[in-house]
Amino acid sequence: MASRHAPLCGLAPCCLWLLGIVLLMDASARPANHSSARERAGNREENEILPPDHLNGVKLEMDGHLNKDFHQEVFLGKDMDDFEEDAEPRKSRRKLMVIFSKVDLNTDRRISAKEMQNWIMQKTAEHFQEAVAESRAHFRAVDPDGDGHVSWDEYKVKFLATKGHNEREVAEKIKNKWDLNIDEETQEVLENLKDRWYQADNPPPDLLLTESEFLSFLHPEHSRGMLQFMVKEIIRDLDQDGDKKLSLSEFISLPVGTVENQQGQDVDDGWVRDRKREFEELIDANHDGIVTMAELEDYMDPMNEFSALNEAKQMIAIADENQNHYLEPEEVLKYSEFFTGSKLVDYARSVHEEF
Ligand SMILES: [Ca+2]
Ligand SMILES: [Ca+2]
Ligand SMILES: [Ca+2]
Ligand SMILES: [Ca+2]
Repeated sequence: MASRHAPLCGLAPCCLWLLGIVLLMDASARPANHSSARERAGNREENEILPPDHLNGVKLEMDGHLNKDFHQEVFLGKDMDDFEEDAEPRKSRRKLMVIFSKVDLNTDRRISAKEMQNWIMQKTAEHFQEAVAESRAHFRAVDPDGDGHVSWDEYKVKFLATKGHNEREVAEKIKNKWDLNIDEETQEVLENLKDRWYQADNPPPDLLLTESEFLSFLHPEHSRGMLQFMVKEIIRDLDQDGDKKLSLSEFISLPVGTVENQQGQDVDDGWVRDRKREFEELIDANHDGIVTMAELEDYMDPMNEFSALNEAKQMIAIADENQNHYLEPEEVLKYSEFFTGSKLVDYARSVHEEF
């Protein structure tokens, strides 16, 4: 992904202006634009024992970015990979229509908000089952002696091994309490992980995680306590005035005008627009302009039925061209990119093809 910050231009008149912007902006306040889950997937393999930044079916990434694949994840469930960009459009359209008829429970050939809500809950459960299976495999990797418990030190060794350290050396050093000699950045990640490890460790705190505790370490979205912890961390990162709530400007928190060209400007505008809409329409449930921890928690909780219904309504509104509050097959096909991530061209013909 290209850097979105302008190279310093040499022109004198620009300098003061630029200086102002540099002073205004906190380099970390505005993370790089959100990347898609598919791009991220490539990195997962090697870091499989690390809690992922991206959680399927959860609205925000762990770093506070919007999950831009959310709608596809809750619409397609574990069938996400069936809709690759290069797949044959006709086949994909047919698949999409198969999904349509599954969502359409009462078979009146239109999707209601209630039907979509149901479907979202079902797909979310699917993602969770996948997470459980994945976590089970990873637990075995970090618990080689198979006693059903992983200590923080055991995990630390495995973690440092993924960072290129020699596993046996690190284990030896930890055992003898020798200096590990790790860089500052890794140290910081370790401290965050340890906080999370403590959180996932149910009382009595022995820092030994069982398989189910390890699941909530990797997948905080399905455990109440961990979900709250995750929300706290996101608020901590975005809250600027320390009131432990988020205003719209904190949620958007980005310097204006730091992009070099029109394309960058458009990305910026889109980013702000999406976040603003999300804040106003979905996260700030009582619409008082402030997002509390409770509101953010409801919003991020994948099993929250009320949020799922809101999502369902939003998803319908986006594609509901004839504004009857239902989705017809034509509408889903026309907005296939929104639902599947791929543009399934020639939707007009496809309607005749498939029906
Ligand atoms: Ca229906
Ligand atoms: Ca605040
Ligand atoms: Ca509010
Ligand atoms: Ca409609």
